[in-house]
Amino acid sequence: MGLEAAVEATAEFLNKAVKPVMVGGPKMRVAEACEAFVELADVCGYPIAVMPSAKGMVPEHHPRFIGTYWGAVSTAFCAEIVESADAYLFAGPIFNDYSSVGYSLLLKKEKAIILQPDRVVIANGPTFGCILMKDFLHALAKRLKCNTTAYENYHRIYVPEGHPLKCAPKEPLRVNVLFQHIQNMLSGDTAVIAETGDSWFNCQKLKLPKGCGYEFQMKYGSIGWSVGATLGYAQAAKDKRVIACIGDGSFQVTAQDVSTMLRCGKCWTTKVRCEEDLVEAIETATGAKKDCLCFIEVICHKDDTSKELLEWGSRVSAAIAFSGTCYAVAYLEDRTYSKLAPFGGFAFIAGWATLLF
Ligand SMILES: Cc1ncc(C[n+]2csc(CCOP(=O)(O)OP(=O)(O)O)c2C)c(N)n1
Repeated sequence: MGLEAAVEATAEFLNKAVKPVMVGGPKMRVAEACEAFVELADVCGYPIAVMPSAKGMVPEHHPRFIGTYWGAVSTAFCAEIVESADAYLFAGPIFNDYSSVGYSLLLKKEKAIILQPDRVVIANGPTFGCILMKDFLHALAKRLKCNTTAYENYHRIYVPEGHPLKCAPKEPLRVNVLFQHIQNMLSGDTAVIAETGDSWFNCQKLKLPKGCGYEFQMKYGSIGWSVGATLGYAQAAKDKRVIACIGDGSFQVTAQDVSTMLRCGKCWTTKVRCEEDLVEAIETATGAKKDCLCFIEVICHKDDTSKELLEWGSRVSAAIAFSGTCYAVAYLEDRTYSKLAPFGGFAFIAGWATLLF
């Protein structure tokens, strides 16, 4: 009964939209709804985007996949299409300070269908509970009219991304070149683990081939989880080569897990400073040493940072400076902490103001 009513109300809302889109969120995993999401995408013709922490849950080889929706640091042309849509279906989203880029997403609740593992909220109005996401998506697939307008708009304005500049011989290795080589290593037989830090942004830009695994967590943004996760993933997915991208700072936090890995097999390690060294290292890691734990230490310039991290960092730190000081005042009941709030507040407003220009 509830399911029928929720599907009816959602179909009515989406079928009258001009350019609706779909966005997959991380809770699709617990809801076991990834397949149902794709099934719906196949029939409704909407473009599909993915939230950063759901990367890997939506097939990137899908013909209407438009990339990661992450506000100002989205894949090119993705945020523009999502935020200009007149209706969006979010399946299992988590909107927090990180995923919302310091609360700067240009979304309107009135335009959104928010689907959680056990309930659905329609256009900031009626909420239907006791509904399983999987059942809902499955039933909705039978009710939506095909509407490819948003995808056609995307396709019309899309300009392919550029390529990093070619390295001069023995030039210090740049991160964008490194990730070009990592991209070339990916296949259905690999899985990427993206540690917190700039690896988030660089890995987020990888295009995952069919079947390529991907792990990333944004719940608390803690550094150091990925070394243990690499060990666990490699044990569980014996058919996959795990490629873990970890900053040196994060690596230090749980480096002791490596000792467990060493007990399980052989290890090969090398240091890389330029593209020529990298090519040789990848050749060894995927050839002669393919059965070893391969530790490639890549040495880059300390300011070689993705543009996404620079943008995201300013917005999130401003939001945290503001909300953090307000929280401290409320929690400690000590107004002396409020002295910092205006600075955070101004930074927060300035972050928003940059959206206008
Ligand atoms: C447990 C914990 N401590 C501190 C932080 C704050 N923090 C986020 S990223 C980061 C630096 C990570 O440096 P590195 O691993 O070298 O990655 P890079 O971004 O330089 O590639 C820190 C300290 C955190 N997220 N979690």
